[in-house]
Amino acid sequence: MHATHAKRRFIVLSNRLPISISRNENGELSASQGAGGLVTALAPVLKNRGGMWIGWPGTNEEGVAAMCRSFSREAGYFLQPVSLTEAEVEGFYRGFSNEILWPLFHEFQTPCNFLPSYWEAYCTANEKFTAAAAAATTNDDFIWVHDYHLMLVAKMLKETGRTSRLGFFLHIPFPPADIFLKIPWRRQLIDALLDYDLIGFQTLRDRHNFFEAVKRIHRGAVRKGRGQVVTLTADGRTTRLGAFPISIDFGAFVQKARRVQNQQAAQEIRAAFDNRFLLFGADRLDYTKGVPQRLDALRSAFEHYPELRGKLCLIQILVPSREEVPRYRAMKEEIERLVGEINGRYSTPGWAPVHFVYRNLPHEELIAYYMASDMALVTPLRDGMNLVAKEYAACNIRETGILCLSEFAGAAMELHRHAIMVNPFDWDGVGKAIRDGVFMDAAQRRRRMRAIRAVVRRYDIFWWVDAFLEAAFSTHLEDFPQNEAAYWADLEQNQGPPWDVAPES
Ligand code: GDG
Repeated sequence: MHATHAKRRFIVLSNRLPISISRNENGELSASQGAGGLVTALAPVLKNRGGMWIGWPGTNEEGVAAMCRSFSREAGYFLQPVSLTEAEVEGFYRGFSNEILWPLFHEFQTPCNFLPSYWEAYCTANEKFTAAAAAATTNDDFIWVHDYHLMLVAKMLKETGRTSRLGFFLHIPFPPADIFLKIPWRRQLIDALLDYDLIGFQTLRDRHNFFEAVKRIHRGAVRKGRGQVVTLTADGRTTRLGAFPISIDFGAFVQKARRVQNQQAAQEIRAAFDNRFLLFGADRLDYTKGVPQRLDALRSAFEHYPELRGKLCLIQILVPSREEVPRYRAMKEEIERLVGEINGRYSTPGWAPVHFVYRNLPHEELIAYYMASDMALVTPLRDGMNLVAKEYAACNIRETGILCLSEFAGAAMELHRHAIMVNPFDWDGVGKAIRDGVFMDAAQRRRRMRAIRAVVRRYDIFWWVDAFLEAAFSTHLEDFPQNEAAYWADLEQNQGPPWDVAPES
């Protein structure tokens, strides 16, 4: 970290606070820390730097503020809740965020609902988060804003006269310019983003798409530099753009995979499926994750390669999400229909091809499934990164598993050389990849999995936090981390299969 900034406090803003809230038997509210890698990686930094996490607790129940205070004492950093009215949640979260930004940034245009009232709610909610940040911070603090819900915060904070350094990280993809430009409020969004000192993307492709969109709005925009972090000058302002592929706490997953109980649980899963070849998928219920297409691919595999019938099982975990939205409910029904159709068509006594689980598994059980499976099917239609791919690899301590990965997952940028790469829209192609996996010899499986694990081990969540903070705190281009230059030059050259490469311009 840059020595001259040693006294900065570290503030994180995200739509949701990193806690899950529940009520005990006596009806009292209690909070526990969220489980994700992001929280694990940021919590120590927040503790060390007198930090604070500002976000919406997900409920307006009374007592939330007091609960955040007591949680803060335990966690060693401060939780600052932002309260949103039901109408704001509707327009800002369910509306602008989930019905415009989420589908459009994943290149799905049909579900978009460009209601002007959604934009107003998005502005109002961003003002609320900004007000909370303005009240709780000083100009010396470093503020890191997360994700598409809060793109306006830097601009709004600057309008209050605040000069704090502001970083932004986009967890989802940034779409190609022609798609982005459909948003009626495209100029406002781009101009607001340019007020951040550093804008972090998951991949070079996302960064490239952003630059192309900026150029369409500000003709004279210029990009300087190469590698992980570059500078952008547009509309008289200069900011930095970086690619920071998010990752996982690799070491923690390895430790869990080494636990005897988890190894036994994995054995039991294998035995329950009669030691057949196990395909595995774990996804939130979402149209971006490509679950129906994956089931179509499985059917294609059974049709084209009848020798696979009876040999393999797909374990598909689907985590309930946004169930109140009709489109999500319809997708769940479609998945259930496909599972029923495939099982109905191919099952024989003692064998059903698809084992479907619709619930959020306890974390340890998910680990056991990762360990038990021969091949992970990570086939989203578009995904910012996809952590399941990395978690699967980390848990594969015996290095016998196979990763089948979509070209359209952010993780493809780092892992495409060693995973079996597929186009998730091409069912027959994914069907063939399944067959290739079943017949892949042990030496090739090991070579590929070892290479994947080496990448995930080296570029873990702690690397990600360090890389972002280093870039955000540095004041001169020459201060950026140079030691990874060769790695970035290589990614720029080889960032995925040729048909998905957006050339740097
Ligand atoms: C967004 C972006 C980006 C899954 N099933 C269970 C379960 N999971 C956990 C996994 C993993 C997480 O959920 C899913 O993370 P992803 O990265 O795959 O996807 P999103 O939720 O869409 O996340 C994505 C990410 O942000 C980070 O920037 O990679 O592209 O869309 O950690 O372990 N966890 C438990 N039970 C399950 O059944 N406990």
